Amino acid sequence: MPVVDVHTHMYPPAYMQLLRNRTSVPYVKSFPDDPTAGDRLVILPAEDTASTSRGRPIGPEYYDVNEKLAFMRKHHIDISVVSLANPWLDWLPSNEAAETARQVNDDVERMCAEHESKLYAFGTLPLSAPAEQVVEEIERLASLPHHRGIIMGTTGLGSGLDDPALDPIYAALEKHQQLVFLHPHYGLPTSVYGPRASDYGHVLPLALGFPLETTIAVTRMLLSGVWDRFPRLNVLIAHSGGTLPFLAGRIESCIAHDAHLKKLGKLENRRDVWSVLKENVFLDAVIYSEIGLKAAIDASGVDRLMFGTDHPFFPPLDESETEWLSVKLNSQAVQSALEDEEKVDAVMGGNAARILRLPG
Ligand code: 5CU
Repeated sequence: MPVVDVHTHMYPPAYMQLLRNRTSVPYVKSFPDDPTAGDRLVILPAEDTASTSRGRPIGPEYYDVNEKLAFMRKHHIDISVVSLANPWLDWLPSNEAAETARQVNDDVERMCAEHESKLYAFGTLPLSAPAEQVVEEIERLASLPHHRGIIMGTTGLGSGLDDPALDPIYAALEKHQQLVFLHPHYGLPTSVYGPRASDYGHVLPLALGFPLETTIAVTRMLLSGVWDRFPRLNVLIAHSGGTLPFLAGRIESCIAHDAHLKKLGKLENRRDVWSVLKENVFLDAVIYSEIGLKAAIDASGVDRLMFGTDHPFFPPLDESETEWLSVKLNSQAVQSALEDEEKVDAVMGGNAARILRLPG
C-alpha cells in the first residue's frame, strides 16, 4: 500500500515571481532592519507587523520540487498530491486571474508529469475572475491527467461559501466530480487575539483561527443548503475538519432549536451535518493527536480519512532534527487512534489511492 500525502503545498515558480514583485500581503522580501533573517514569506493578515511574528523564513522547500522529493524520501512518502499554498490567487486583480491560474496549473501539471506516479495535484481557481472563467478553468483542470481536484479558501467570490453566486461553480465541480480541498487562510479578526497577540508568535491564528475559519465556512455552506442543491459535491476539509467533528452535535442542536429557521420552513427536507460528514466530506489526518483524529473518524468514517503533512509549513525549529516533528505527530496519531494495521494502511494511503485514483 503506498503512503500518500494529500496535504502538501508548493509555490510554483510563476507564483513565487508574483510574490517577490509585491510589497503588501502576500509578499516575499528581506528586511533591512534584520539582514540575518533572509527572505521572509508574509502571507497571513495578522503577521505583517515588525515583530517576531513577521512572516516566516522562506527557502527552496517552498518552491523547489527536488526539496519536495527529498522530504518525501525522508518520510517514506510514495505519492504527494501537491496544492498551491494560501492565499492562492484570491488577491489577484480580476483581469489577471484566469491567465495566472492557467500558468500556475500548467506549471504544476508539467512538474507532476516529470515525476510520474510520484506527484499529483489539486489545481487552483481564478476566484477573483467572473464565474464563467472560473467554470472554464474547472473544465480544463478536469482534463489534465495529474490533477485530482481543486484547492480553495473560504472566501469564494468574496462573500463566502454560502454565496448563491457560487452555484455555477459548485455545479461545475459536482458535474466534473472535482474534489474541493477546502483550506483556511484568513483566520478570525485579529482583535480577538487581544493587545498582546504579537507576544505569542503565530500560535493563536494557526492553532485556533485556521480551524474556526474552516468550521464557520462549512457551517455556512450547510445552512445555505449547498449540499441540498449539490448532493454530489465532495469536499476534503483541511486539518481534520477544523472543529467540525467536535461541534457537529452543537451545530445540529442549534439548528433544531432555531425559531427563525422553523418559521422559514428550513427545518424540513434538509440534509443534516451528520449525513454531509458521512457522504460528502473527506478529512485529512492533519490534527497532530489521537483525540482529534478519533473525533474525525467517528464523524466521517475511517474510509474517508487521508494522511497529510502540511509540508513545507511547520519545519522543525532545530535544524539538526531529520524527521519532522509535525509529520511524526500525525503518523503516530494514526497508529495510536487505529491500531488495526489494515485501517492504518488505509488512512496512510489506501483511501487516497482509491478516492483520488492514484497508483495503488
Ligand atoms: O504556518 C502557516 O502560516 C501555515 C499556512 O499559512 N498555511 C498552511 O497551510 N499551513 C501553515
